[in-house]
Amino acid sequence: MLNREVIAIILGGGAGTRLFPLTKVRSKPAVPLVGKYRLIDIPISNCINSGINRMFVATQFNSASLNRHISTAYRFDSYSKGFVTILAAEQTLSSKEWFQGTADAVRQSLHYIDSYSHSQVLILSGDQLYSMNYAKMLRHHQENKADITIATIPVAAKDASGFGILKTDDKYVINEFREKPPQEELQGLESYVNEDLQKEGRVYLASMGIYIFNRKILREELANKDYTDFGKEIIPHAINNRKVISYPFEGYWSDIGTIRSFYEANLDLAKRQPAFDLYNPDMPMYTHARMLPASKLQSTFIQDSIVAEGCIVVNSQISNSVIGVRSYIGNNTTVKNSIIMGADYYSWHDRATRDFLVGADAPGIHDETYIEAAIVDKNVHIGKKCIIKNRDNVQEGEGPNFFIRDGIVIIPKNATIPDGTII
Ligand code: ADQ
Ligand code: ADP
Repeated sequence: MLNREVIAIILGGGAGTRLFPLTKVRSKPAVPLVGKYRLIDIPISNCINSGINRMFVATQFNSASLNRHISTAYRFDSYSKGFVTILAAEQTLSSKEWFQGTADAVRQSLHYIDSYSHSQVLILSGDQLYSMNYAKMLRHHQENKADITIATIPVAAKDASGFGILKTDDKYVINEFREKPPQEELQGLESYVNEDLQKEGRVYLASMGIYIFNRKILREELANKDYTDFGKEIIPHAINNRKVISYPFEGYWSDIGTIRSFYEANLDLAKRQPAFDLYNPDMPMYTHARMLPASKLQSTFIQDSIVAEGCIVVNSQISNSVIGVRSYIGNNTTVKNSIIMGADYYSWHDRATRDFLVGADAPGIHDETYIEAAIVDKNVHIGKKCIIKNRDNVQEGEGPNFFIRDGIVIIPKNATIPDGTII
């Protein structure tokens, strides 16, 4: 167990604009993922599976839904002394307390973590899909007597400008680091990689935004308050006077911080052989246990899809989609290439006995509706005979009760779409 040595800080998100409107009513870590999880379940599960059970989540706003999820899903017993604590910045942009960037968010968390024993701090992003045993990364950090270790992955030129790109010597020591270099400045930043990666053109080593810092080094590096970001300032500065090394990661890793990448990562998991393994018993993904009944599928055709628990699907066709908890899908409906996040309650439950009264009265997708390439948030009612498929092929736009981002139609949480609507 690393629970005396390591404290994890999960960077739960800035303003959340890239995932808007999924972040309209909740903070980014609380965004639902693959039918039953939340984004925050990924780094928390990786920590637990690596023997790390003391975690702070730095987020810009502390939504009720994030609190509810963390407090019901992660209850460590009193012998383990584990915890997941949310540290939220003030909500106004003008406030001095607002986290200015990733390094600033960690800086403001330091006085909370100081009171816990630890020798290393593990800093994680909250919007990536991957499974990693951080204990291996820590061993690499210690064996190489590093001050700072950065997890890295080879990427192709077309993707390189979105990442911090680095070069190392043959002992993993990073001697060059450029945050998001423009395409025309990539020349000379190639690394030596094996033949397979060479063939795929993945010759640039990218920072995964996952860092291990020795306790004292982190405080020293954060002392300059003008430095607000790890990729832009802290790391480029540290490689000059600290031992900063790379931890090469081999495995599936995907950034899910934009609507397009979030959509693709969810649907990829519904494929026959997805690159990310949700079914690995050694690296389970944890979440809030809801004790729901299994899903009931009546005369329905389902192809290459994930259906979470508690759903009722009647005489419908579903393909390449993710259907979230408690979804109701009515008669003769088609759902294609879409994410349906599900609901917190069923329409036939008495409204008077519900805890919250804001969602649509009858959540679900009703008879003879057609949905393609959409993300339908929770507690949404889509009426009968609707067509939602981005008919006009718009890239960015919005209308009453819908948004279009990256060509994907998004129906926001709690919306009601009347019968016969065409989008
Ligand atoms: P980016 O992903 O562009 O690059 P950034 O957007 O700053 O970096 O986000 C890193 C993580 O921190 C994300 O999970 C984000 O939600 C969160 N975050 C951002 N600002 C925050 C704030 N003020 N408070 C709390 N959390 C915040 C970084 C590195 C690159 C590296 C990529 C890998 O800078 O070098 O290649 O990550 O994805
Ligand atoms: P979100 O997933 O959109 O972030 P919340 O975290 O607010 O939503 O909802 C999670 C839990 O809160 C649900 O599992 C449910 O117990 C409760 N809840 C939320 N909305 C309602 C509602 N309209 N009726 C009953 N329970 C609700």
